[in-house]
Amino acid sequence: MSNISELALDAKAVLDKNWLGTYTRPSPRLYPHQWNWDSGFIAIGYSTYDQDRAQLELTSLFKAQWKNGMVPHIVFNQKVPDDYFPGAKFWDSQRSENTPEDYITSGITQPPIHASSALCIYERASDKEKALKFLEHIYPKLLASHRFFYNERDPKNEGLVYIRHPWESGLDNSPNWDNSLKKITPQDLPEFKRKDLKKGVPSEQRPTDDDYNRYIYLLELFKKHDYNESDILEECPFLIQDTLMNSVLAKADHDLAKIGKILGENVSEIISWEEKTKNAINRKLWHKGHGIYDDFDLKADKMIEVDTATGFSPLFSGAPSQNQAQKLYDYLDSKSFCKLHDNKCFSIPNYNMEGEYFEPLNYWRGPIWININWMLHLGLLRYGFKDKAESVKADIIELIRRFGFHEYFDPIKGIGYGSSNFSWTAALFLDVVYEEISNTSDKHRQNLIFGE
Ligand code: 2M8
Repeated sequence: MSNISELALDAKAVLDKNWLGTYTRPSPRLYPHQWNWDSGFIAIGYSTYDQDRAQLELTSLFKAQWKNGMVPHIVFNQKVPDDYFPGAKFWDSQRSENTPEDYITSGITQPPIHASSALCIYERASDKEKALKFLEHIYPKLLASHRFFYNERDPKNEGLVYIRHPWESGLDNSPNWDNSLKKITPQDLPEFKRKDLKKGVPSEQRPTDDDYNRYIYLLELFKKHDYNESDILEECPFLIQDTLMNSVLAKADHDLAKIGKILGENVSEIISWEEKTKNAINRKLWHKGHGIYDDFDLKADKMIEVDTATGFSPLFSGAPSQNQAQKLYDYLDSKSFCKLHDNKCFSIPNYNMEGEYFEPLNYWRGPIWININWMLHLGLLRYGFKDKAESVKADIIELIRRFGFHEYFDPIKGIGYGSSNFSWTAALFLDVVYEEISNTSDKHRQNLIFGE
């Protein structure tokens, strides 16, 4: 049994294994490129012990930012062009007038956690002068990425942005998308071969072929429109105002405004974005009857009444009133999302354990994910649910201590699934234990783990 400081060294070893010189891949086999929100979480991990790497992780990602401000969901590692499907050729994103000159990327985005990561790097930095230069460099890029969301993904100016592909949510096969995807008949697909099932992860832990057909159908539609947002909007059958995306955006607006203030910028526009998004989350996504936030399907013009852990994510942004937060807490602390600590609770599964579609092994349809639990841990703290927040944190540590740095975990048995040596699991572990380890009186151990 390892103690926390030994585990912190193991976490650093996972990040070292996945570090490719200027950025970190999510895992050694399954995900060989740079992923958007992964890098945001990974940078937070590095901020606990390596300021340079933390900064580089984000500056590398933003080098591939599109001309319209979009940060792509994948920046391809051109040394391994054939290791992942869909690869660079299949995306063919250079059809767009917005792609960057020197990087090859996918044509969609992911939740914008990066302003929160950049602020965290600055706050923890030992070399503040260097961190300030980093903020000066990254701030206009972050601003452009937020402006992209508000300009291009909120056509009715509601304060809520939409996603147009399940991969944009980061929660690829979540039960939230089932109904919207079912309405798509994936016709005229080009031939393709999945590669994810050849990387040692059993198929029952991954999306189905039916899911992939629909993912590819949407991708082909984007290509047909040369990745032009307004043309895609006209025809895309999958347009969803997603609670997690909007909560991460509102939190990142808040952190971006803080960065702007540090740099002496006028941040009134950013503050108005944050307020608008938080109000809209409450106005449109709060499900009074369920006591949780649900997503909104713009195509069907109705709420998606499927409750997943992302329905608690507004806690992370500060959108709920204390009264709403109490309702969220009650649901979170029930048998749906917690076995009430009868020795089986390994923190918050991604989907209601009593729900119709619950699958404890299958990817985003039941397992526990460390990034979601990390956001909820912070959200619970923010609203004063200290005991619950601490129990989520303790479970994050316990899962990793007992089962390793996996991509996701069984909510009943705890065992790890998906990829092993998963970067954001390691990075966020370092974040949750940072305070504890940096408060220790053992300076040597502290320096060993987190640097001088
Ligand atoms: C997973 O998604 C990719 C597609 O983007 C895949 O399954 O191939 C998701 O868990 C996503 O949230 C994550 O960013 C990515 C890399 O870890 O893997």
